[in-house]
Amino acid sequence: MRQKLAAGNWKMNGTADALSELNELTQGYPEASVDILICPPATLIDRASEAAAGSAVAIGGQDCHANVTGAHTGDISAEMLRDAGANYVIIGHSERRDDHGETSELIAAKATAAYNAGLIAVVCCGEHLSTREDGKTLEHIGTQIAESLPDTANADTTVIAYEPVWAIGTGLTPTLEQIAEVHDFIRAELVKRFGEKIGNGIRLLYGGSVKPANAAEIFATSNVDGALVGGASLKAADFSAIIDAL
Ligand code: G2H
Repeated sequence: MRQKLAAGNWKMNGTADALSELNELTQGYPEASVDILICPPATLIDRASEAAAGSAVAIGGQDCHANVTGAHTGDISAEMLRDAGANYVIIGHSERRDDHGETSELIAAKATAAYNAGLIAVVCCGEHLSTREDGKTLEHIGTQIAESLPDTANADTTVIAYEPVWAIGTGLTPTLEQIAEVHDFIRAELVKRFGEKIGNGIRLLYGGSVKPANAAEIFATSNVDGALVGGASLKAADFSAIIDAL
């Protein structure tokens, strides 16, 4: 039985004022039957971790460098995230792949860095609209998954998020059949590569315009173990409604 996970990705949103939303969320979930994660901007991780202490809400980063230390101006290592109180880190979000030219090989190196620091890596994959229109979605996702996951990935250290790029922040969502097709495909690929135990244990999140109104039907879809939520995670009330739909 895979533990459900509701993960919020605040992206480049939030200054100290945003901690009031986090406080509202943590007060609402001193404990929970599902896992809850908020990934604020790196500048807030320290304070967010303090605010979430003693609640069911875990804190994560949105990216990390593949190296432990070094001359990498502006970058943050997995160890630094852990030191600031994070337990998770999102790796290979399409906004990192597209805005920063991150390759799947680099993402695998970052995932390894996350494991070494004791962080759970939320490894993202997803197709652009042109890939879907060309009928190459599964081929593309298969390649991304194969190249982005280290051989050492397992169910305790790794979560996968499927986020069709054309559904991110657009209000568009795939049909439930399209979500099921990709999630079932990823599950089969994981079992093929890692075997039944690990392959069936790794959690698969859907991401892309998840909101209170569509969360329940998405969560009822085959092989969907939760969601990676952007815009609707910024307000405690919206994100709570999504958590409660899990
Ligand atoms: C997809 C998602 C969060 P949103 O990027 O990772 O964002 O829910 O705003 O589409």
